[in-house]
Amino acid sequence: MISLEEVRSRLELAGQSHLLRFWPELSADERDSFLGELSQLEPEELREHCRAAAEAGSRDSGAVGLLDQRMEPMSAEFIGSVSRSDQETLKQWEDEGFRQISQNKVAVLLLAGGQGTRLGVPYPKGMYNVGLPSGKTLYQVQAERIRRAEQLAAEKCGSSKCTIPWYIMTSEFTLEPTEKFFKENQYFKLDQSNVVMFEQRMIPAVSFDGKAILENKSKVAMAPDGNGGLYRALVDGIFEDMERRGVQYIHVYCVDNILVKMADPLFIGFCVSKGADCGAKVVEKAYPTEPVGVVCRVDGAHQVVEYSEISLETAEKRNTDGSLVFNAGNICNHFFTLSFLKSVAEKFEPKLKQHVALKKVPYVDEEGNLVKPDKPNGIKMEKFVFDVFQFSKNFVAFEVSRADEFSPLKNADPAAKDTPATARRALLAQHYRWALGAGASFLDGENRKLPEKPSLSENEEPPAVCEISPLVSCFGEGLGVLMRGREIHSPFILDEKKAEEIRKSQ
Ligand code: UD2
Repeated sequence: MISLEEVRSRLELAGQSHLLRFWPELSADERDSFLGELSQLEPEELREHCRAAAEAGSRDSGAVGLLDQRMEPMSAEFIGSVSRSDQETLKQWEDEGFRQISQNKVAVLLLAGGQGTRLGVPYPKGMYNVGLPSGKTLYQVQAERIRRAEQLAAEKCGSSKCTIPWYIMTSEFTLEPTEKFFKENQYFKLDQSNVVMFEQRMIPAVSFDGKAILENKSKVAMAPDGNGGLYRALVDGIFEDMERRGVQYIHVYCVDNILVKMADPLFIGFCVSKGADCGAKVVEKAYPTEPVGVVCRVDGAHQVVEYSEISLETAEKRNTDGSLVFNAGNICNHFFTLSFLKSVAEKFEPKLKQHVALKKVPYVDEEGNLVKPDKPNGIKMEKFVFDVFQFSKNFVAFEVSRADEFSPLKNADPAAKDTPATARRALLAQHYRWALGAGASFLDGENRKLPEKPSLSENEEPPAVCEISPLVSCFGEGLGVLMRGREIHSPFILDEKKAEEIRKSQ
C-alpha cells in the first residue's frame, strides 16, 4: 500500500492537505481504510476537479436558462412515432428488432448507480416493491421481461435460444446490495453469467472554496459521477465483454420506470432501420415543469436540456395550437451502437459537460464536530448520459405512448406524482387495457359484471385488478388465446401456471 508520506505529498500537490487534518486522532483501522481511499485520488485530477467545481459553483446561479436562447425544437424528420406510423411499418421495425435480438446482437444496460434520494429508501430503487398483487420488485419485473423477450425472439426467428445480456451499472452505494439481492433471488432465473454488474466512479464533493469535504474524520464525502459516468466505467472490461458476445446494439434505461420495455424490438428495429448510431425515446411532456429533460437542438446539434437547466419561461412556451414548443420529454431510454459508445469513450468523454448541483453535504468542522448544514455548502459535479447525443452522426428520436411506456418512481407516497401508487396504477391500468383488448370481461366477488373502461384518465384506478406476468406477455402479445370471451374475477393474476391451466382447459 502507498505510504502516508506519499499520500501527503500527493494531497499537497492537489491543494487538499486539509484532508489529513485529523490523522493523529485516527485508529489503526481508520488509518488503513482512509489511506486506501486517498490513494485512489489522482493528484492532478483531484486538483482540477476541485478547481472546476469551485468555479462552477460560483456561477451556478446563472445556469438555469443559459441555453434558452440557443434552443430549438427538433425537426419532425428526426422523430419517429408509434402513433403516427401505420401497422405495416411498425411490424417491419419490430421484426427487424426481433431479428437482431435473435442473433444475440442486442444488450440492455441499466443505469442503477443513483442514490434515489427523493424516494428516500435505504436500498437501491430496483429492489422496491410498489405493491403489485404479485409483490414483484422493479428488478424482478425487468428480469422477467428480458426472459420473455429472449423467448419471443427465438420463437419468431426460429433460433433455438438467444441471449440478451443485462449490464447493470452500480455505484459504491448500490453494488453490494444489488449483488446480494440478485443472488438471494437466483438472478430471477436468468443465467448469472449474462448479468454483468460494474461500478461507476465516485468523486469528492467540494466546498465553495475548492476544498474536498470531509464527511467524518477519516472519510471524504464522495458521490457518484452522474449517469454519464457510464462512459468511463464501460472502458473497464465492459466493451471487451460486449465484443466477445458479439453485441452491437445497446438499449440503455433508468431503473425506476415500471413500464420500461426491455430490449424493445420496435425501438431497436426503428433505430437499426434508420441507420442511427444513437437514439432516444420521448413522450409528449405532461406539463411544463414535469421533471424530464427535453430533447431538442442547441446550436443545431441534438441535445437534451435537463429540467433543472431550462427556464420556466422557455418550458412554458406554446405553439399557436396550444401544444408546448419543447414537447419531446426525455424518458432516459436510449439506443446506442457499440461503435458509437466506443468512439465516445475514446474521444469525447473528457469533453462532456459537468453539471453542477449545490447540495447540503454533512461535514466535520475544524474542531472535529459533525455538522448537518441547513443550506447548501457543497458542490457535486455530474455528467449526464444524454450529453453524448451531440456527437452522434445520425441521431433519431422515437415518440412513444406515455400510458404504455412511462411511469417513473421518483417520490415517496403521498406525493402527488411519480410515486409507488402512480407506478402501480400505471402498470395495472396497462394490463387491464390489454385484457379488455384481448376480449376479456371482469366480474366482482358477487359475479356482477364490472363496468368496462378502455380509456382511463391518468389518475383513474381501473375498475378491475388484473396483473399479467411478463413471462406470459411482456408487450401485450399472445393474450387473445388466453382471454378471449372469458369472464374473469377481479383481482386476477395471470402467471405462467394460470396460463398453462387455461391452455389445458381449452
Ligand atoms: C432522468 C433524466 C431526465 C428524465 C428522467 C425521467 C438524466 C440525467 N436525466 O432524470 O431527463 O429523462 O430521468 O425519469 O438522465 N444514475 C446512475 N448514476 C448516477 C446518477 C444516476 O446510474 O450517478 C441512474 C439512476 O440510478 C437512474 C437514472 O440514472 O436509474 C436516472 O437518474 P435520476 O433518477 O437521478 O434522474 P432524474 O429523474 O433526475
